[in-house]
Amino acid sequence: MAHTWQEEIQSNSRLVLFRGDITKVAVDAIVNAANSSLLGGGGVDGAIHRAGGPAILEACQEIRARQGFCPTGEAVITTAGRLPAKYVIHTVGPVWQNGEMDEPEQLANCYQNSLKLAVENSAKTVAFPNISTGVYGYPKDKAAQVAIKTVRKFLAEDSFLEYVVFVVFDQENYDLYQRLLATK
Ligand code: AR6
Repeated sequence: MAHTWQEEIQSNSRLVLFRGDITKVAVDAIVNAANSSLLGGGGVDGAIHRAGGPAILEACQEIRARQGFCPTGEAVITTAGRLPAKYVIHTVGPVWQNGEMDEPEQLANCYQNSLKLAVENSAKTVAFPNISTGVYGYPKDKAAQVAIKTVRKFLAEDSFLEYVVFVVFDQENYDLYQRLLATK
């Protein structure tokens, strides 16, 4: 396993696959698979708040006070507290309901809105976890296809971002991403 995401950079690609813990990834912005309360939870959300410290929750509480709940597919940005990243972009993935509730569009919105927010905040390197594939139950293969397709489309129309890193935590997602990223 590589120790840093930079070791996984392939020539001619702005997409990087890295296996590890997103809280340790030094990019401009890491994305959090949050819930609409923005007030923390389990999984990667819990790990980010634990490792980043109370500054992240304070910033989330300010956003909550200003704009209320964060709708599914939308994203907000905060400090990354003590994390090596500069920012955390919190996005709310869809809960999988057999694909009958526009989950693919909502998941695509998560990736697209997060990247848009990154660019607006001059973040050139962005790391994503596998949004919705844990507690929210989105099938991993379907989620990986949406993630890769959406990020590729965004990068094709953008020249600001340098690298987008898919940070995978488990072997199944790693194998899926490796296979899908190998096909153009
Ligand atoms: N680094 C990278 N990926 C991780 C890490 C980590 N440290 N920890 C877990 N993952 P989940 P969701 C992976 O459940 O499905 C929370 O309670 C994990 O293996 O964190 O979007 C929120 O507050 C999985 O592939 O997020 C929400 O209520 C992926 O991250 C709800 O869970 C996402 O799993 C969101 O559910």
